[in-house]
Amino acid sequence: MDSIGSAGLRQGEEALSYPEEGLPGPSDSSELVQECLQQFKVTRAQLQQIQASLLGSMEQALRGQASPTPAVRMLPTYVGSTPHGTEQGDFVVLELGATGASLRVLWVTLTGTEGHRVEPRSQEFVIPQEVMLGAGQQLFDFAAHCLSEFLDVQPVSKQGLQLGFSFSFPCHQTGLDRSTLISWTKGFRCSGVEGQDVVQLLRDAIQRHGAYNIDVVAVVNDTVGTMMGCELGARPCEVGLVVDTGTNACYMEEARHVAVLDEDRGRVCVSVEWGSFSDAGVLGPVLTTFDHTLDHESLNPGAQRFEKMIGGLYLGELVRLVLAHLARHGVLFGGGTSPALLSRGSILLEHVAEMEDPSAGAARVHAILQDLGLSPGASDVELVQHVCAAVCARAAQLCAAALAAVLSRLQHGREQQTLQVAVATGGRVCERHPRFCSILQGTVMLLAPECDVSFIPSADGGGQGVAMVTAVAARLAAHRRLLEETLAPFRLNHDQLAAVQAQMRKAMVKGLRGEASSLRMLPTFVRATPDGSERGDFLALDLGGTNFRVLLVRVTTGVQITSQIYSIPESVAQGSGQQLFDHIVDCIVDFQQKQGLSGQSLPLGFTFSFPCRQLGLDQGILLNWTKGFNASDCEGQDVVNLLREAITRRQAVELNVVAIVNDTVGTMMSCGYEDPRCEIGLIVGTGTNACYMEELRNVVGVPGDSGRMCINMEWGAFGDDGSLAMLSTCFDASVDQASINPGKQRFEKMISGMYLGEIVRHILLHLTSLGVLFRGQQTQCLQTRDIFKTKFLSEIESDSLALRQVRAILEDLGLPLTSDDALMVLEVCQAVSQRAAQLCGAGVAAVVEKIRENRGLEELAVSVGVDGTLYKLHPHFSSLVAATVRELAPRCVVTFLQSEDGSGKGAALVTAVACRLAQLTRV
Ligand code: 0WK
Ligand code: BGC
Ligand code: BGC
Repeated sequence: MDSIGSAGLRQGEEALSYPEEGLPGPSDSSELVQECLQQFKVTRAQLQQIQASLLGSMEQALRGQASPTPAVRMLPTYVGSTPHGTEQGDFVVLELGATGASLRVLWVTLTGTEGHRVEPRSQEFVIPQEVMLGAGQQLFDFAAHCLSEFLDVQPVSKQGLQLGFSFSFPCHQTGLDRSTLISWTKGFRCSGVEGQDVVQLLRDAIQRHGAYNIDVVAVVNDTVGTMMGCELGARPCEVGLVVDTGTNACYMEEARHVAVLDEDRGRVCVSVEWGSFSDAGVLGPVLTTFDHTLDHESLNPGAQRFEKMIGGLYLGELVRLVLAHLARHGVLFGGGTSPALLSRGSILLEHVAEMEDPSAGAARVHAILQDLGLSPGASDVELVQHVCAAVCARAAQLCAAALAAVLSRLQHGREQQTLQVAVATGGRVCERHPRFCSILQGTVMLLAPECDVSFIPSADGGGQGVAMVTAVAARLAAHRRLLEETLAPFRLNHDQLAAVQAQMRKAMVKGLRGEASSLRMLPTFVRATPDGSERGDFLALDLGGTNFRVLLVRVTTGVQITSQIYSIPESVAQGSGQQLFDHIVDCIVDFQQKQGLSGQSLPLGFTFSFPCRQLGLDQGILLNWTKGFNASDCEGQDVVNLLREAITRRQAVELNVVAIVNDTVGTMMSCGYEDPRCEIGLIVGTGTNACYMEELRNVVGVPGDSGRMCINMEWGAFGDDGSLAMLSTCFDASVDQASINPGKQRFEKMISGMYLGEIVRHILLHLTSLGVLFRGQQTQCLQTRDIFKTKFLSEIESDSLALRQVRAILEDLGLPLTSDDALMVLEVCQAVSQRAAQLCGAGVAAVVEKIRENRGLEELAVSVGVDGTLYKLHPHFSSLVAATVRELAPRCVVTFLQSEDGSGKGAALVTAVACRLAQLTRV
């Protein structure tokens, strides 16, 4: 028993049979015949075990669990939605691998929902065996040749053709047009293709052929084409089933269940690749000796075991092996055989389909067997039909068990008790085999009774579906091109950055000489960084950043800081100067009361983060407001005076304003207290600016040639003379136009936190108007100024944020988006912040190179004290700045020190130094 018919029924088990089998029991009921046919009988329990095991493997593979190796691959296909019929256009479709030794080229015209269906034009080409087993290049050259042969007879132009590539083999897809072949199946075994991107191989072949300019925009598995091509019935087809030479299915899985995709919403089409299902435990009992023989003699022994029991490439061979077995044992053809009966592959699917077709009649079967060199008797014909029926019934049942597993997965994935779904079916076994589909449907109903399944035969084997995916891919590719065109001006290369560095260097020298320059290079009267001998309590104010802070700074051997943040309402920042400074004094008084300092007149250092021409350490004429401040009657005034007047107005308050410093200077001093090599201060926050220790001999207008003085560059205004025009984009112009200081602070408006969000918003508006984003829907919120905060860039670009979280941020903004939209918004943010960081890096490179040359050094080691929300919070900004500095100033070793205490501490230290120096002059 076991030696011949180990497969099939166990003692007492009921085989699954089909009433409409329509074939009387074989008249020859010899034991051998029964045993043979019995082997192909599969029980309901076995089918349910296969269904359960396959479902288990599917869910294991979806979870990305690698060991034990899942029996099925579950390959995401980048097709995220079933067709919504709006696709339009003419597409070339190349089908390779679906129908065995032939490829098909189609010309498909999609007419969208309104238009009527246009019948695709197609041509089939037989692939020579030596091509299917030869070098990969030969196969793709053959495909390119067939393409042009087909197009030669079509009334089409040779240019701008878009092609969808239906490639019916297991592939890892990394994009709609990028797919790597995992392994050949179904009689193919070309060398040099496995592990390669088959789209690139086809593109290279088309290029080599050179007759047509064809853009391969999408590659899809034949099951996907079948599903996507399914006529829009009551329910969209969400499962694609193919049984042709091979077999496989795809279905729309919840994206959140596909571990390899960091998606939490929407669906993605997954190609199951159930052909490789080989759970020995459940398949073992079903595999017959004939299956083992077939597998052993196949091109890929041990692989695709499940497919080899279902696929049309193998059904004929299984029938041949059984017939040869029965003939050798004298129970068929009188024990006679023929060369055809003994040679592999001589019985084809078509033969089996015809021989099993009750309507074909015995005469047809007789004729087929005669063509195989056999002389069948009547009982032989009947027995042959039974063998065909047994082999095909089992194939249909096994296929049904697999499909039932997919349906159960759909139910699980959607947490639905019952499921209504349409399955698109394709492939010649489904189309041509008389009883395959009915047995399949009957068995599915048995195994998945809670699923209401409608089977929709694919109209054209998936050509339409492939064209649909190609149309979607073409649209996405066009969107990508528009996105790249839009972002290209933000991608600065080395030469452009070196030009900015050189421009800034020139402007620095001019500014130091007091010549016309967009860099004012303002002397700050800070001549030294702290030396650690400073001591005392100091008050400090920090105005100009995101927050206004009042600080008490106690300097002993270390520095203790007590501070409080106060808000500066926009109405005050843009009200009258008197109101602003009265508000500042109110905050100081409030702070003093809270700190029990009322009535004490501590030396005060005032960090005032705006461009001031300093006439002394405690005299600073405000040149112009920046960063959204615009208080009246301040520009051109000495702001220390404005503060003192406000103190005077608020009687009973005594404050000794000793120093006014820029936040860059405060930051340099604050970090210089820890690291004496810190001679540069950098702010990248609401605004941006830098200061550094310049040789006094180079500073015109300040007496003395020795020693150094800290220069506040006010680099935010760099380019206000038009020297940055070559880099400025239309989006920068829109942001500048809409600002309260158009034409001013151009460098700042390309870099700092107050503006990056707005640049992104303008780019998103532009891409929406092109239909690239948000399906072209302009939303109210996206037209709202400042709604896209710069902090969103930092959040969206954070590596730890999955795409789904990016989408959550954008949805909170009321933007209706898809995952492709979220990905594009991420790329826009990356482009804008990368340019900002590179420009900032080019600025720092100009400064460190100036210091190095000032000191005639081969190499310079210097530290930069940095502060500012954008620099501190953005996930990549600081590393991009450092990388740009290394690239543009390779002879400088630059250390960036993030300031922990802000520039308030720095202001206090400047005040402490001033007090110490004043002390020295007094003694
Ligand atoms: C914190 C400093 C302050 C500076 C600010 C800049 O203490 O002086 O103005 O950083 O960063 P922002 O707050 O503008 O992001
Ligand atoms: C391939 C699948 C394909 C199926 C039907 C199998 O051999 O691995 O990718 O979908 O055949 O053509
Ligand atoms: C101001 C600078 C300040 C910078 C950073 C710019 O807008 O002009 O003085 O250093 O912002 O806060």
